[in-house]
Amino acid sequence: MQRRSLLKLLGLAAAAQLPASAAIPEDQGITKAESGPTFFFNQIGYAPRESKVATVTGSGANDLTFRLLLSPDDSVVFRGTLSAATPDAASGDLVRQASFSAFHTPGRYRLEAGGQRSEIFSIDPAVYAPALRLTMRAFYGQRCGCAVDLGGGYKHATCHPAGEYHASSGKSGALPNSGGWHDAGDYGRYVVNSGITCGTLLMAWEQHAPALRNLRLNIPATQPRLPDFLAEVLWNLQWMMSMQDTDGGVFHKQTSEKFCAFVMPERDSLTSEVVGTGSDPYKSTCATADFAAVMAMAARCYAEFNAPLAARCLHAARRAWTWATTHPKIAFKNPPGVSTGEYGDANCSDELLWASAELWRTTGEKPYEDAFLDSLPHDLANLTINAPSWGNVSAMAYWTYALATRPGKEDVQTAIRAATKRQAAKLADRSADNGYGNTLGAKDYGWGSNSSAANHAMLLTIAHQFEANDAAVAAALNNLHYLLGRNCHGVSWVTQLGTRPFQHPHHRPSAADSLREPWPGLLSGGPNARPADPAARTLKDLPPMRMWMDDERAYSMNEIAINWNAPLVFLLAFANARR
Ligand code: 9MR
Ligand code: ZN
Repeated sequence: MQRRSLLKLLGLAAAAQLPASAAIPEDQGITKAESGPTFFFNQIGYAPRESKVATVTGSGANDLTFRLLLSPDDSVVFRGTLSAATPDAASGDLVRQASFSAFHTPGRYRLEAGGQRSEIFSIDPAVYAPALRLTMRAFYGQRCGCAVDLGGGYKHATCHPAGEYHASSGKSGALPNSGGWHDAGDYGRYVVNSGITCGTLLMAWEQHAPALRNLRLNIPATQPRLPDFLAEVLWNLQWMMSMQDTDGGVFHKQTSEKFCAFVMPERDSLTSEVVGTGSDPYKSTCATADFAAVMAMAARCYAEFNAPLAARCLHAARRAWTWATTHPKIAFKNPPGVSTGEYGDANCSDELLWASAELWRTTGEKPYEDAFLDSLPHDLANLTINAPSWGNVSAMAYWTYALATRPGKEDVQTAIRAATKRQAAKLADRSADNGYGNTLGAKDYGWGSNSSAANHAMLLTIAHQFEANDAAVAAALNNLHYLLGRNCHGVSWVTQLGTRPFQHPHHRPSAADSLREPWPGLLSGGPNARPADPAARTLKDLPPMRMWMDDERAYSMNEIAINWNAPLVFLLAFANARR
């Protein structure tokens, strides 16, 4: 433990010395040639035919050209001119752009300008294949209830082998369940967050199957012939099923009463409790409706591989739907004595909308479609579709209705396509205006802002699916570039990916094991302009993108979570499917 802390401290010190995260004030950076340029770009690299733009800070005024050098001989293969310097509000930086989109030849390269050279990156059609595998395999690393071994020493023994009903559930005694994914840096399991996570992954499956069907995750075999991607998602679906009560309602979460210490999961000795709302009917509407939506999706996705499983999923979805529509307003709040994550959401109308849409898409039955249509806003011409998040899943509902192959109401589908397109145009404009190319507005820098970037990308790809849209594709990929290094910190926000991945996630296994690097493939929550933990609050007020620290204590800035990895997997599946 102590050696680990020392290593972590050394890691922090090393990171602090790296120049890339330094803000360059206007009077120094651009006018003085001696402070050479720093390059911010996707540290993995780019696909040959996609746009490729690096953000450059601190470049000298005398020479505004930049070059692309072939590695290792450093011959010049491309020359360009840096854009005019513009201030970037999100970072406080004065930035220029180096576009080399016109260069397409696969290889290994560096950027060079003003006597400075960047680190090496690739241009390659398969450039994102390892990233897709790593970020999806990270879900296996989050498995609860079984021994996990990712290789390289990243392993844990069987954890949280059984559940028990908490007094708030209206039941008592043992629930012999196990499984699912640890939600995040903690070991809790939450149905609401499992819902959006599995929903996002199953949507990736339905949209980008060619990129996912042959993905080899090297995970323990569950069922013959089930693709690894679906096998991994099934691990969590099965746990979700164990949370459905006999009346069809679904318990909100299964966690200890308090967060455990920073120990490996098998050393967490706190009881894993099935937590309810504390009074009749004990289950929550949002959890039950999310469950219904995801099980209806699963019924479609697993049908070709395992018909009985698909039938069980559909049956569970129907029962959950009936319960949720009978109890449409049962909100969840942590009962007294329970302080783990809440995923509280007083408005479950979007979760119900999603469930109705998925059940209709799977079954074609009129009552589900009627429920969906009856819940739509009246002014369809001004429909607003925001990128999904755990608390707002309405986009999932709209998209599944418009993407269904069975005939739906055409005017509604047209309105959904138009609203997605309008929102995509807004995001693409922001991407073009922002100095680091991402689509985040100032208020998007909240808890888990990196997942907002990934979820925005998901919206942009759906807009492109509805109607070919190069600007939307470029903006979606720009968010990938932002997450993998084109940000003011110059970090890759995915562990073990890129030349400068972040080092100190708020993630119990990464902190408690004795390995140098954190567990692989995990996305940091990212900058949070509203710091909500003591470590994060030590940051002084900075522009929103700068509100991040690579510190394992800072859970409101540097935790990892399954619902953050999922849209990144979606985006990487999209990127891989394009080649
Ligand atoms: O992602 C959640 C974020 O939107 C909320 O603001 C925050 C506080 O309620 O909780 C986040 O979710 C955490 C969950 O409650 C417990 N496991 C870790 C999750 C990520 O930090
Ligand atoms: Zn566990």
